[in-house]
Amino acid sequence: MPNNQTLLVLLVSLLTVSCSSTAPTDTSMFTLSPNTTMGSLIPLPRSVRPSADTFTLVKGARIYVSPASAELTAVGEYLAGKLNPSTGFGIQVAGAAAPPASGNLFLTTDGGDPALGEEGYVLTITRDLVTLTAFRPAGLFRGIQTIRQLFPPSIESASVKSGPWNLPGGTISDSPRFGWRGAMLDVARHFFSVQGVERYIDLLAYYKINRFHFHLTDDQGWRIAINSWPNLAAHGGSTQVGGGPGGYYTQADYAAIVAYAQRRYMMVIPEIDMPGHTNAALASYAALNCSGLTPPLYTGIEVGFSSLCTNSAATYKFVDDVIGEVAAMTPGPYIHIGGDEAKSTVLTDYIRFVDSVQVIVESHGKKAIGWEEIAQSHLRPSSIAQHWVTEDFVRSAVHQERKVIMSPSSRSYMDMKYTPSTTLGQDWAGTIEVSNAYTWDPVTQVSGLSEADILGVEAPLWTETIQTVADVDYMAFPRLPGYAEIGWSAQAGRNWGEYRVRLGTHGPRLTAMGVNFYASPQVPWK
Ligand code: TNX
Repeated sequence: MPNNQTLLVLLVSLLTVSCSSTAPTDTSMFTLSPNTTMGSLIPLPRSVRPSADTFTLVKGARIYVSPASAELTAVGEYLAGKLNPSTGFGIQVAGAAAPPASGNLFLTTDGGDPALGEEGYVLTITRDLVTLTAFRPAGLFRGIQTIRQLFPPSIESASVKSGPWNLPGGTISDSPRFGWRGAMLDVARHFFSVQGVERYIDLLAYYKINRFHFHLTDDQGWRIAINSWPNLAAHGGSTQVGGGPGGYYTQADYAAIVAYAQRRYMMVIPEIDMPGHTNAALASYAALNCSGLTPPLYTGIEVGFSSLCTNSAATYKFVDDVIGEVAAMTPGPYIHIGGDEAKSTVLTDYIRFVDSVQVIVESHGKKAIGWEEIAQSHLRPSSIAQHWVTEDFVRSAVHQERKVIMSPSSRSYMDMKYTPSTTLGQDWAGTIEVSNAYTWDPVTQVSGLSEADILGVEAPLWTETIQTVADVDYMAFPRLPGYAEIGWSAQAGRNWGEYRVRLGTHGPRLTAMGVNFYASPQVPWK
């Protein structure tokens, strides 16, 4: 029998062997610090284990997918579409039953770990191969954004660049903190073309945003064609803030935007704001007004002066018809009913109205989301409240055991100016420099909430002062990547001092994508 000392030596050597066989094969430790890891990713992944390898993409490489379904082929085509303009390689997508030969990329859900959930992925980069594995196709799509961010910034260029197209070796294992990571665009105050909206959606996707909240109606414009009430778009959509021509989306336009978002694994949440913020509708149909008279179209930027007539049958017919048509063209489970700033609706009427509208939404097979004021009503079990300014309302939603989305105006309103000298934007909720936009936690933002109450975060862009795609870019970037990270990454791994450096490396990426971002002096731009 061996003595104790021999046993001890045996044990130590066994431990050493087993440790070194599971540890990374190179120098590095498991780490979250991006200065020593693969690239400068936003949002920061859950875990990164770099290696000393480098993968180089060269002409002739292919993207292989398994299974070779139409869905995974489309995911592969998305990546090819992002790599081909700058590399000029004409990368093709093909099916593969097993990992392909050296020099290729492999996207697969085969054997994907269910623990990765809907959006998680594992990315392994060796000298020979790029392997992206997920449980679901959405996870592959999120992982593709990581691959894009690991290439040099010029990979985003619309014209051929010289490369070399290197990826750092290692393994990234990633999944989000919150399932709801949204951005809202107000197309009512100023109208944006289908192309402009799609371009924005594609930029959101680069930062793993998965919800697009589409603010379609307001006092200044009704932007979605409703067949049963055609004057809403025809008249209510005919102007905008400042008196320009406005515009509206046909139902085919809307379907195209939804499909475009769907290909990016992004859910569209349409908002029909009511009972306030309804002047465009009131101006289109006399029957919606308690007075029976249509007000003129409105092109200013005041809020709180309009209300549907909450006690008339015509109003409920209107709500039912509009929600019915919008629900029918929306594959996602939610309809946003607004409910904010109903300052011209008597509170008892407001409560009865919101109670009824939630039932109407459910009757069309959807769940209602509303701004936090709806917590004054009796929230249906499936209804969701969106916080923007009044903490008592959002706490009331939580007391009713409802989930909330966090869009605190003092932190996440992208229409707020960065500094007092920003020419675009408003400042009623304060000025929001890039650091203010980043340094908050959705769970501690409002006292009395816990992680389980919170679906996630959303950054709205109201457009009273925002007229062009270049204006949208300027207000959203570079705050938006920070909101994306707040929604995706663990709170414990986040700090401004490190983030600002990482964000600085995204300057050339945004430039290559043609984004007109605000070059905040808080960020050490590369
Ligand atoms: C408040 S936020 C509003 C919007 C305005 C925005 C401007 C919210 C639910 N209502 O109608 O566009 O302020 O910052």
